[in-house]
Amino acid sequence: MTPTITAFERSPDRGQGLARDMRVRWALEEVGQPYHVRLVSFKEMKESAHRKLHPFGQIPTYEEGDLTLFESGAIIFHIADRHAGLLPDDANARARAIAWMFAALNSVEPPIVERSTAVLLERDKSWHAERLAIVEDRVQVRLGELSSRLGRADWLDDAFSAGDLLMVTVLRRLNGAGLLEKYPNLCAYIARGEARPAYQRAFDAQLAVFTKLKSRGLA
Ligand code: GTB
Repeated sequence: MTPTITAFERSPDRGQGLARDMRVRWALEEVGQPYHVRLVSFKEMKESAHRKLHPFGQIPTYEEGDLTLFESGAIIFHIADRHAGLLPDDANARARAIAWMFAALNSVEPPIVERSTAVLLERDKSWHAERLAIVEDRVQVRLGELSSRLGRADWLDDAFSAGDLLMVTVLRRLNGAGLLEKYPNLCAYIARGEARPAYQRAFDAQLAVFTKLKSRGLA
């Protein structure tokens, strides 16, 4: 059965692959699973039909037969669990790859999202500069730790896994922030992820949504 995912009808990133449907598209491309995309507006996301799929009124969601999922991490785990290619067969290596999935979402993404919130939503606050400095320090700590662990390796634990897929998408959120440049191995790691053919197919597919809007004069 071909799954259907949801994505922004008008992504605020103008097709730069920063919204979380990108990681789901990338996972589906890695395992060779075709998929449908249903685009939703910000208004539709908050309506009851979409909230039946996603309690928090967000994207991405995933529908496959009678299975409905939300939370990008859970969706990617489901894809990786059902298909070969994103989690190793060896039980211990698989457990470690899953630990990296959690690390990406629980240890690295939170300070990065906090930083985005500070930049996008708190600029007008009197305490903005002070808070941004604190949040950026937290991001730097995590980047330093991740950079030390990655060292000269290509991927976080031997072969590319769903852990790397999530970590690369999380780190990309820092593009243009001027925080990654201190860590050449992390920059190379992100570039390695972005160079994967599956990543490129996913990126092109989500960019096409924005390009189509633009060609119709709607973006
Ligand atoms: N924990 C959930 C998951 O991992 O699936 C978080 C889902 C989530 O935050 N979804 C966002 C959403 O639907 C889109 S990805 N927001 C609308 C709302 O909450 O009303 C977050 C995102 C949005 C835009 C950019 N961007 O433009 O750069 C980047 C990331």
